[in-house]
Amino acid sequence: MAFKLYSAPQSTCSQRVRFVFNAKQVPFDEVKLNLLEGDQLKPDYLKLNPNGVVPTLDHDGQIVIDSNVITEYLDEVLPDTSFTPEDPVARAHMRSLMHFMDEMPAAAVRVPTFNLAFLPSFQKLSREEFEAMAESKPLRREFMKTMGQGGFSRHEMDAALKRLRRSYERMDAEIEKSGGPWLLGKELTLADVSVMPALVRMHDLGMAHQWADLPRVVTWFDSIRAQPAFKPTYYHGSLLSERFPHLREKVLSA
Ligand SMILES: N[C@@H](CCC(=O)N[C@@H](CS)C(=O)NCC(=O)O)C(=O)O
Repeated sequence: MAFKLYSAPQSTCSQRVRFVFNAKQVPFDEVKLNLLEGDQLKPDYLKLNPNGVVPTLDHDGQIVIDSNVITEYLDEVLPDTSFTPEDPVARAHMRSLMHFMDEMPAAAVRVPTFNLAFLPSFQKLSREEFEAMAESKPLRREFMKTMGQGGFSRHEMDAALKRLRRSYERMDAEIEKSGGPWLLGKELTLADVSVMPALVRMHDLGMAHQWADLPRVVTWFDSIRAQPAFKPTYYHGSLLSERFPHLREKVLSA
C-alpha cells in the first residue's frame, strides 16, 4: 500500500492526518503545498480536491478528502493500531465529538490564526489582488471577504475566543464523564486527534491561559504532546511561530 498525503506543514487539518499516520507508524509521502502561494487552488489539485483545501489522501490512486474522513478511513484500512472504539455506541459518540470539533474549535481557531499570522501577507496585496484571491477559493470565499484586508473585527475575534472557550469546557466535561485521561476514557481516539491541532495552535499563539483553570484539559494537552507521534507530526516549520517571526516575538512577550 502506498500513501501520498497532500498537506501543508502548518495546516491544522493536515496535522490530524499526520498524527494518525505517525501513531500507526505507517510511512507516507508528504507533498507539501504552499497555501499562501495558492498551490491548493491550482487546476490539477482542484481535480483531486474540489474544495481547494488540504489535506488530500491518495491511497494507491484512490482519493480521499476531508481530514476527519481521512483519519477514519486510515483506521479502516490500517486497523492494527486502532483509534476507533469497537462498541457502536462509543463509536457514535466519538463521531459526534469529531463533528463538534469541526464545527466549534476547528472553525473558531481560523479567526485568530488569520488575524494574527496571515493578515500581514494579505495586506501586501493590492485590493484587486486580494479580491481575486478571495474569489478563487471554493470553500473559504466568504470567510476571506468577511476578514478583508483590515482583519476580523474585535467583535469577531471575541466571538471566536468565546467559542474556543466553550470547546475547552466541553472537553473538560467529556473527560470528567469518561474518567479520562482522554475524551472517551482510557484510550486515545480520533476525537482527541480531531481537537488536538486547535489547542496546539492556541498554545502557539500564546493563548494557552484560556484553559489554565481546567486541570483535566491541561493534563490532556500535556498527555497528547507526550505521545510519540506528536514530534514527527509537528516537525520544524509546523508551528506558525516558526514560520512567522512577528508571531514568535508576540509569543515570547506574552
Ligand atoms: N473540512 C476540511 C477543511 C480543510 C481546510 O480548511 N484546510 C485548510 C488548512 S487547515 C486549507 O487548506 N486552507 C486553504 C485556504 O484557505 O485556501 C478538512 O478537515 O479537511
